[in-house]
Amino acid sequence: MSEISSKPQSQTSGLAVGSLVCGVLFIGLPAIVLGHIALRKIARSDGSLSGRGLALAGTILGYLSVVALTIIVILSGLVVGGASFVQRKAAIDRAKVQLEIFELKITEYMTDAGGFLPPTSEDDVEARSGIIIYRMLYGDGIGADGIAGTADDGALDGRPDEGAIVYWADLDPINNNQNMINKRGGEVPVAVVDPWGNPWRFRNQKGNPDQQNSHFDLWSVGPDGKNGTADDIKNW
Ligand SMILES: [Ca+2]
Ligand SMILES: [Ca+2]
Repeated sequence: MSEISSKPQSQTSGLAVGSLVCGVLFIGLPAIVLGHIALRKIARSDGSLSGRGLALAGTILGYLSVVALTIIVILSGLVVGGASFVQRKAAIDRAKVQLEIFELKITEYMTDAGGFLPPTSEDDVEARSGIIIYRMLYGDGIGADGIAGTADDGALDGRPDEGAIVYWADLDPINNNQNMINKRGGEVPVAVVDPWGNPWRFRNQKGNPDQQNSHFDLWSVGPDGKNGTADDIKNW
């Protein structure tokens, strides 16, 4: 009895309690730091501080929550990375399908136009080839002769000219249900674009050493948006 009363009353370490609270709440770093400080103080207190068990529990929970958080971060990184890979693949597949359809429809158009295709210059390939595709396949702004790239071509209004053949209805700029038309915020189409929003390139320039096909070259600059790189999607 006298022995017990001669010992000073031990006090529970506030840091230990704090560590446990943080640990239970899965706040990892504070739980670990408070826990370690508490354990050291309790060890040096010569019995005046108690709560070693609380501090240990808080520290362990702190480490567990750091490990759990790390795993969650790694897993979510994998999920995001996987999703973006799938999206990239889907966009490439969509571009390949569009390329095949464009090639088929332009060939149909060319046959109907007696073999004539709008000639392009180097500037056209850069700046306007996307809209040449639209004129040919949607019949907008092609004039009374029904052929794109001739002197009677008119302004675009987003609708096929009277009597014009629509070769691919999905190029309708009003519904734009395939997002192939860029109107730059206005009513009138500015370019036929690939799944990455860049204009499709069309080249019909006899004598240009860059021209690959005898009829016409058609390509997307691909996911990287740069012309002439390995990811280009092209009809040669
Ligand atoms: Ca015309
Ligand atoms: Ca490219």
